[in-house]
Amino acid sequence: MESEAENQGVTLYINPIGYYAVRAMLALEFKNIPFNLCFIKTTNMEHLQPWFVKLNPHAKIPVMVHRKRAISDSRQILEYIDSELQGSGKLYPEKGSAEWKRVQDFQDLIDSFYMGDLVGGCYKYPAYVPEPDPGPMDHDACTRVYKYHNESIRYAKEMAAKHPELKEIYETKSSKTPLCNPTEDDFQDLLRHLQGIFDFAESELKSSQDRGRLYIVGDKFSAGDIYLLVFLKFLGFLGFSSYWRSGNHPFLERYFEEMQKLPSCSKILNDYEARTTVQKKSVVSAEQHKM
Ligand SMILES: N[C@@H](CCC(=O)N[C@@H](CS)C(=O)NCC(=O)O)C(=O)O
Repeated sequence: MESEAENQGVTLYINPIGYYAVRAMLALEFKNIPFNLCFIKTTNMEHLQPWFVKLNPHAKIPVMVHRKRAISDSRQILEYIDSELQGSGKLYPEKGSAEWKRVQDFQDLIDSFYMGDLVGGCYKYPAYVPEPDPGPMDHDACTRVYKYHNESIRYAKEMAAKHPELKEIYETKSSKTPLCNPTEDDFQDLLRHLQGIFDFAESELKSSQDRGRLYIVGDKFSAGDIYLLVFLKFLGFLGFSSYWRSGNHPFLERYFEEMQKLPSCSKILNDYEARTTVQKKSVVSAEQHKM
């Protein structure tokens, strides 16, 4: 009873197709912590409304609210969930241990890959996308995300003029938001970096699986698995699963199949896929109505 009371009032603000928010959802589900979801549509600029920028001055999603405290950034959220909320299991090995360091390094590696540039590049250079009809994040979807993203920079400037009391937040947001507009050379570098991440994960998983283990670090599920799973899932939506599914990364392939069978992962990942697909269909249908 005490732990239920402890966890009461966890609300997660997510964007329906949000990549980073899925990390937080997987963490809460894995630890069996109940939470409420609140959808923020970036396509409607909801993340730039005054109430939301007061919650997170970076105007980014996800945000988790617990006991009136707002925590932003998926990594901070995962750490908070593990250390401050009562739940089953642990997302991180003991702080300072060699395995904890490996999880941290793996998170850094995945976060060194900027998804915004990949989406922008898929819009600008579709010939580099190996699967032409990948699913929810096809070329039309990337085009929309790219356009909304640019529109959000303009909108933040407009909001700075309308809300003098929040001017600094909006001006910082519009000046610091990356353009997601890679040159072709930058995009090629990004794709090489992607290959490098898959190769690294493959060799880590090979040594795990050779020792009869499944996970990316050690013998337990960790935040490292959350990062890797969401990464693989989203890259599949974008049409890059053949980068590691074409028989050249068999350990990664096996890992993904097995991890998706874990009950806490399958529920969240299936819901993510369904939400992203519904979002795509509803935007397409709204655009058709406008015509
Ligand atoms: N480092 C952040 C990145 C969060 C992020 O970029 N979220 C995207 C949605 S998936 C967002 O809020 N985009 C809107 C914007 O940057 O204006 C995290 O790990 O949570």
